Amino acid sequence: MNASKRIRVGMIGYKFMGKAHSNAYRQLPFFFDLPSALELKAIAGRNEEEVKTAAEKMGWLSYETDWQRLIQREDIDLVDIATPNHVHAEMAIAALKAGKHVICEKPMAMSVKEAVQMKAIAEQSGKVNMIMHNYRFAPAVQYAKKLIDSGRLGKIRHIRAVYLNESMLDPNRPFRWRLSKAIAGYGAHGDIGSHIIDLARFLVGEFREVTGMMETFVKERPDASSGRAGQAAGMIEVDVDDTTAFLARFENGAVGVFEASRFAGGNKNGNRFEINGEKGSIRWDLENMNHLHLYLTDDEEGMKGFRTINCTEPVHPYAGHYWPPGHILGYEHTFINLMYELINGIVNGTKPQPDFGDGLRNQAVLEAVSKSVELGRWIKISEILPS
Ligand code: SOE
Repeated sequence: MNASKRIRVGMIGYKFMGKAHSNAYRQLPFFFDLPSALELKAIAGRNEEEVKTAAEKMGWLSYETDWQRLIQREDIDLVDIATPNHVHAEMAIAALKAGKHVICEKPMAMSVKEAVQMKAIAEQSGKVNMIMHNYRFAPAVQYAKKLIDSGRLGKIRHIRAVYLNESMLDPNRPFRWRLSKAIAGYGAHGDIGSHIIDLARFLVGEFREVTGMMETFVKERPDASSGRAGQAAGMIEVDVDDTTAFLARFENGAVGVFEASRFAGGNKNGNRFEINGEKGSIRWDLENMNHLHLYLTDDEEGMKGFRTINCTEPVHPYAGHYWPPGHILGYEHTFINLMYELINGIVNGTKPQPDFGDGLRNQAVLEAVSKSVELGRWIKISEILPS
């Protein structure tokens, strides 16, 4: 590790993703030989007491209550945006203009319009820019990509992907930012649907056209900030989708079926896909993330069937950096693996992906599905994102 070449990180946000990112930065040097030292310089949040506690707990050297001050600090090289979606564009653009590398949580932005601006400024800046689509970096998903890209499955015909959880199933669960169009942009569609859109683009290829449906089952929820001191608990309208399903055609002729729902009781973090090619199929389930299920048409007659590959061998990307085979990895390691590519990109001057170009194409698919719901017809990506 070249300690003279430090990368000094500033992060905005300290809740769920702030914790996941902080954990990844701290574990990264433990498992990977980094080309440069990492310094967790500062974390920013509006609530001084909470962000001070988070800095102490998660090992950040200082804290700020004004994100703009953090972005302007001379002792910050990389800005990590771990905030709700409505401020991604403003923060990423300010950080890029301040000469910082940027990693931003998904979905990239609130609209294609914002995402186009973010991508353009990132390209002008020459700085490394990434979107936190961490599930690409599960060893089993990386190995699936190797199998597909090598032609082992032949021409890809189908992908069917779901991302299901039960986080909003309880109608009495109070309103939160992920249920607000003004803050989140979309409901399940953007929050978890963005992940399966990204995985489909990573593994199958670019979308050509989509047609979808959306539903909001619970139209209003208790306002957690009211009902105190004897007030009647207020209710807040839910103006985003609780579930979205859509069909897709890809540029390469494959077809896709996608579903994102936060009302799928019994699913805790059910990010799953099956990809069918002419010569074989693969299945993957985040809740059992080390296993890749593979079916090959050229297996011996009588022996054809899905086999389970435990993707913890050194041949499986990133797995060899951790433990001996069979000592399984988890959710947090997908973030560590992505951060490894981020740091290498910054030190070596490469352009790791998924970058803002991926974020923009993912945003275009999100918006095309929403537009198809509005107009009741198939929408071509080219209608949303002229090439
Ligand atoms: C909430 O649904 C959430 O935290 C998403 O925002 C994350 O991107 C996903 O990885 C887990 O679930």
